Amino acid sequence: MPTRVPRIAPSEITPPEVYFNRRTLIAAALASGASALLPAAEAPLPASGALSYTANPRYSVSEQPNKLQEIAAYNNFYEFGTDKESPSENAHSLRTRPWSVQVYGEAEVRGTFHLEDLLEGQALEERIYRFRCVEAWSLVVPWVGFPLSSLLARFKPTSRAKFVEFTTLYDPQQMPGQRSRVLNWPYLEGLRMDEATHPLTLMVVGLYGRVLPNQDGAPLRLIVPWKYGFKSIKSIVKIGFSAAQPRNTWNVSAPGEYGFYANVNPQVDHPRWSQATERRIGAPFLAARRPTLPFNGYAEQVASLYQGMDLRRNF
Ligand SMILES: Nc1nc2c(c(=O)[nH]1)N[C@H]1C(S)=C(S)[C@@H](COP(=O)(O)O)O[C@H]1N2
Ligand SMILES: [Mo]
Repeated sequence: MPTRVPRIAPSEITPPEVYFNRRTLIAAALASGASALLPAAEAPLPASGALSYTANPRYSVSEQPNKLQEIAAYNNFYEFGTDKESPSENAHSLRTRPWSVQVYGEAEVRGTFHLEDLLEGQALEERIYRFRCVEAWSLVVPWVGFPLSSLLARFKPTSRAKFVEFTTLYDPQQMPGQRSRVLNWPYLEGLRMDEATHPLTLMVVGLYGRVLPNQDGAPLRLIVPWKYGFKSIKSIVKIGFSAAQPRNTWNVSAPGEYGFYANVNPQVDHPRWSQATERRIGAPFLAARRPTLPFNGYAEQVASLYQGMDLRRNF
């Protein structure tokens, strides 16, 4: 992992007036319509609206992306209900500003950071990724984000850090689905360190060139394109480094059905249905069913991470 001097400082140890002054300045500049004059690295993530990014064709598939309407109206986000339509109907109650992320565990740089500070200096890229849910539907999505590895490096993980764990916000006031015990809250996910730092693993802040719709995991969500969608945790408030394999919510809830690895594997069926094919959302009826590819089509890039592992046992 590349080392670099962290450009972020724990908000606990940075005098609050520093943040106050900078935010006030930026807010004043935005109010006066002068946002274009701010250096890109200093620009806060807008609460809504356009992002500046460059396309990354190297890490993009050439398939036709789904329409924004399809991506933002057919979601899994149990914090806002269990139906695919519920998140788009209910996620307006999520407040994505101010937002902070707590970093803990096996790393030299720990603390609670403002989202703006975590994003500072990160070059945003658009990457068109295949995305496949364990429920056997799939999408193609133009995400906007930056490699997770370039964020994790700033925290200087220690040599004991073998895994990274992520936690979603817990606030039943904002997330009405958390009033039901359908899952253990908060939602948790984890990756092995080499998975987390793989160049395909993306920290996502937008899609279709704009800030993420709340229902897609605003303001910050993970995308791991070779794994089933449930690994791609939304609305992240904690990132932890650990020596031991973290728990992940779906594995805790139904260990026989959902593993830790969750690599897209057409040869390993879910106990209640086949994973051999998938239904592309929005495609014409006859064209919608297509064969599922090993590692969701990313085998060339990621299969080596699992050399020597039994992927039927580690499903
Ligand atoms: N916090 C949280 N993250 C989550 C989920 C969830 O219910 N809560 N659902 C997961 C599942 S099962 C899928 S398929 C994807 C769906 O992402 P999308 O709605 O942006 O397509 O989000 C994943 N991340
Ligand atoms: Mo899913």
